[in-house]
Amino acid sequence: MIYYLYIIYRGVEMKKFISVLLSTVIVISSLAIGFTASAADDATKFFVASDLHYNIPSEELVPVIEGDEIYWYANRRAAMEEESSFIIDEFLNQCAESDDCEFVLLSGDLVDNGKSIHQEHIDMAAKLEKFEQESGKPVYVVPGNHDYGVDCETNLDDFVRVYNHFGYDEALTTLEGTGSYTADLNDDYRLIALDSCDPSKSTEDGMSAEKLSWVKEQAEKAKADGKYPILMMHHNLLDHLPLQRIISRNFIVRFHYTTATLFADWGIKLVFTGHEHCSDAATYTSPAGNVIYDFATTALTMYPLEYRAFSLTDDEIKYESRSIDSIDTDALTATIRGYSQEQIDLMNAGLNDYAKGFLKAGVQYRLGKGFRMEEMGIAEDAIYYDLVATAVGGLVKILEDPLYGEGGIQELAAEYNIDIPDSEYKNGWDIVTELVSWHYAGSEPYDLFSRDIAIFLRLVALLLKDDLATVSDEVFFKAANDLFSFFGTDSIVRDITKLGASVFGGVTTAEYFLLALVSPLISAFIADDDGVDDNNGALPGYGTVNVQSRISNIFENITDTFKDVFEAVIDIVKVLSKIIIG
Ligand SMILES: [Ca+2]
Ligand SMILES: [Ca+2]
Ligand SMILES: [Fe+2]
Ligand SMILES: [Fe+2]
Repeated sequence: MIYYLYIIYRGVEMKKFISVLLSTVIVISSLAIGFTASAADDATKFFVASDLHYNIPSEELVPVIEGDEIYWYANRRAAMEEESSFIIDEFLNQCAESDDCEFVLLSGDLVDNGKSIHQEHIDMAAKLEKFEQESGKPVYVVPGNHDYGVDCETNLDDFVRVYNHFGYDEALTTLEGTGSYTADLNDDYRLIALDSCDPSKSTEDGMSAEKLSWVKEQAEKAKADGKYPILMMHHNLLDHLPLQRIISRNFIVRFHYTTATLFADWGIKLVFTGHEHCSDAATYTSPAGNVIYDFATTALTMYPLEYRAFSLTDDEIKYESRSIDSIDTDALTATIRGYSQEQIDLMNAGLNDYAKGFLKAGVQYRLGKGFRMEEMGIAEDAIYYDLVATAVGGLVKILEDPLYGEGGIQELAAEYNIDIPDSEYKNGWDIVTELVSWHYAGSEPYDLFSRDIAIFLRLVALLLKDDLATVSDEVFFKAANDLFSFFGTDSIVRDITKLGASVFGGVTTAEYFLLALVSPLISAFIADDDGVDDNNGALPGYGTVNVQSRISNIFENITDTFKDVFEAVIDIVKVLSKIIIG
């Protein structure tokens, strides 16, 4: 359900929507690697932030969400637009004051409406200018899809002119017709700032053969000059969601495994990206054995209000996430009218918690609006129209009704022998938006047997039993067939079906369908346990050699994917049999 909600949230098309309709179990294991002792003095230390989405503060807050007493001005994007200017100020203060920051990298979407409001860029650049002058620490930027476009208020030339001091004026080289450049960060590291955007598109990437060959040239040049190449671009290189290339295609570069293989083999180990607004680290090993890491950094002005601190030596890449937990609320209220004392008190008590509430309100608002058949764009003659219509009707009820008390979901579930544990969650929305917030924050604390996941799974079970039981087997199988031929994983479905039968005995087709759908989609969450924590960790540095270097990596990458899927399925079957069936 969470996944299915998330997909609608991202506004993904129907085929993908059905692909996750029932696939709803999220399983995440988290690795806790501490950010230990401070790095040696010769370490290269810097901060990375992304998707700052600066907005010019309004004169007065505008109500958006009816009935929400605190977050009534939250928006569909769940980004703290009104507070953005003050969050960015606080971030730059932290950069200026910290000894762990020698320079700052910003991986795109510097402003929110740069394409139509050029003034946002003027303001943003002024903040960076002031920061550089006062701290003496350089800032390097790369454009994101919100920053410039063709026939827009801000075109490429405007962008490069406004941010001239933040990379472009010290560029060793640039790539004509793009916002790409290279610059030396210090004696050891060279930045390849790659403009991954297509200025004629709103979100999808604009990677090209020309850009790739430029990166190759620059990586080789860096090596020849005795520098390690670090790449920064706006779009993601690796999956930061299960099967991101399928369900969130506009957020990841096209041919992403090929691109990752090339980058890794050209000697690029570190890639900094944004765009997806989640905090996630992912790794990939090329067939030749070269390892590359893609650090997606969350949006600075959206929960969890985080940026990354890196410390690099030849041997080690250390990283940790740092949070903005306060802003100058006096300056905020002096600029924008309409904040209540309660809102300000909550912000002062802990901005991060406030941001989480804001995110949950915004996500619910957007998802709720999405639960209308006409919004989903499903043709009435589509084979799965009835399935989706039924599912959505039941889902809305399960999400909106109170979990506890008389006539609540707990009572309804009990009629099906489904036990919803007591908790402080108010309703289904509360738990679903909580799980969405975990995705944004990274290092997702998913534990199959935790109370939170149990409640969630049992709500899914209730949906299946109370609601979808009326949908015919034929519809489920048709939808499953459509979907799995689309994914190319038909044989997995057969295996899962057999496995399900051996564990469950006789269960409904809907339950098989759930299991079948769940498997490929959760695989990447399970596989998130790839030895690279999303937020805090230490990895082998640029000066190290991968001892596992061997050609069999190519087969390992393939078989690992299938192994992950299958192991995930077995886990899920076990858990569902325990939780749902009892
Ligand atoms: Ca990860
Ligand atoms: Ca993650
Ligand atoms: Fe963004
Ligand atoms: Fe973006």
